[in-house]
Amino acid sequence: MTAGPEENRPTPLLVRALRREPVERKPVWFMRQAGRSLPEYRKVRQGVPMLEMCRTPDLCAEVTLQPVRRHGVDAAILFSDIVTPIEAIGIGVEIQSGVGPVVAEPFRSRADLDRLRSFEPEADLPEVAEAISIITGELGETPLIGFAGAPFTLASYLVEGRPSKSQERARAMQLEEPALFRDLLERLADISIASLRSQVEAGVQAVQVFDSWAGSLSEATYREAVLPVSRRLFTEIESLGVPRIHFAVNAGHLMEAMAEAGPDAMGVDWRTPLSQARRRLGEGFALQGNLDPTVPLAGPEVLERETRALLADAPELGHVFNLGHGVLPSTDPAMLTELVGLVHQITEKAN
Ligand code: 1CP
Repeated sequence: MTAGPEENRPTPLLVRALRREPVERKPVWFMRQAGRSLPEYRKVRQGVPMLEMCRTPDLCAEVTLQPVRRHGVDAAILFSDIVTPIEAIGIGVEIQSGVGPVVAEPFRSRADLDRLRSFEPEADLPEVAEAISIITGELGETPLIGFAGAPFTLASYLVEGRPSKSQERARAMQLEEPALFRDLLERLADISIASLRSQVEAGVQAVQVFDSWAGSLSEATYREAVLPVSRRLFTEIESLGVPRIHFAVNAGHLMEAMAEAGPDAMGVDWRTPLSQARRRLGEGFALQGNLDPTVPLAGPEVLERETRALLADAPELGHVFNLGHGVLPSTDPAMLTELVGLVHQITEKAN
């Protein structure tokens, strides 16, 4: 077999850090780096609904590349949403501006499961692979991160019907009809597995699974109702051969349990110090995070102080610098550019 051009490319910094290999400096990227904090993003988005953007390869590629050009981050993340595959199989979902995903007919009973047919990325959403191919062509050595929603967080949108603070309806369904809830999660896992597989086949070099709202569950419920399904998801995507990151917000109490799902790296929010995460998880996982997203709002002195403090507390091997959750829309993009430079400068190995 002759090696194609991609086989000759050096392994990206991000991928090496996620594999806990030595790096010459720490990689940095930001969740929600493509988005409302960027004027060039707001310009492209004008009048184009979010899900239409995701289905327009050249626009999707453009906004994915914007933060790489502007900030010099060490990875791009595909511009899409966790509900995109669900919408693509015909579930009525709209992403409302300033709100988030809103489901036309929320899931209430077993009959609703029939609405979740299997997801065939090549037929249902071919625009994503097209966008990935444009993006990777432009990125050169910078890797592209793909992503999907974890089953619980996707289920929470389907059952609640819209963004919710503490996922009461979803948690009540789990308590009242655990078998139905489990079947719902299994179907959603299949959809996310299919989506991640096709993203990797199209060229993404790492994947992140967002279980953003899992923190509303107790550890006991997470272990009983969610962990077996998320573990299957991580097991089934292992053979794709790219590093897998598992992330949730406000879920310090679930860190060990979420790590048992079997990712290569754990995303940590700002509430848990990285040194504590390292102690609790051991050496087996890379860590990603975890600057408080409000730090870049607080001025350059605070930014430098907090970044230095975070890096002093972070593991040397196996750390990817990120915020503890997404970039806040009111962030001055110049502060993010500054932050990338700071992390690079502080972590650069003299040689
Ligand atoms: O740059 C990037 O990070 C890529 C783009 C991206 C990603 C990774 C978007 C675009 N969405 C996501 C994932 C996503 N979507 C998550 C997981 C990450 C996280 O925890 O933030 C979640 C929970 C969603 C659901 C969602 N979509 C929300 C949250 C609503 C809630 O429950 O509080 C929102 C606001 C959206 C809309 C959305 N997705 C993306 C953008 C740029 C937007 C805003 C669109 C608009 O304002 O019109």
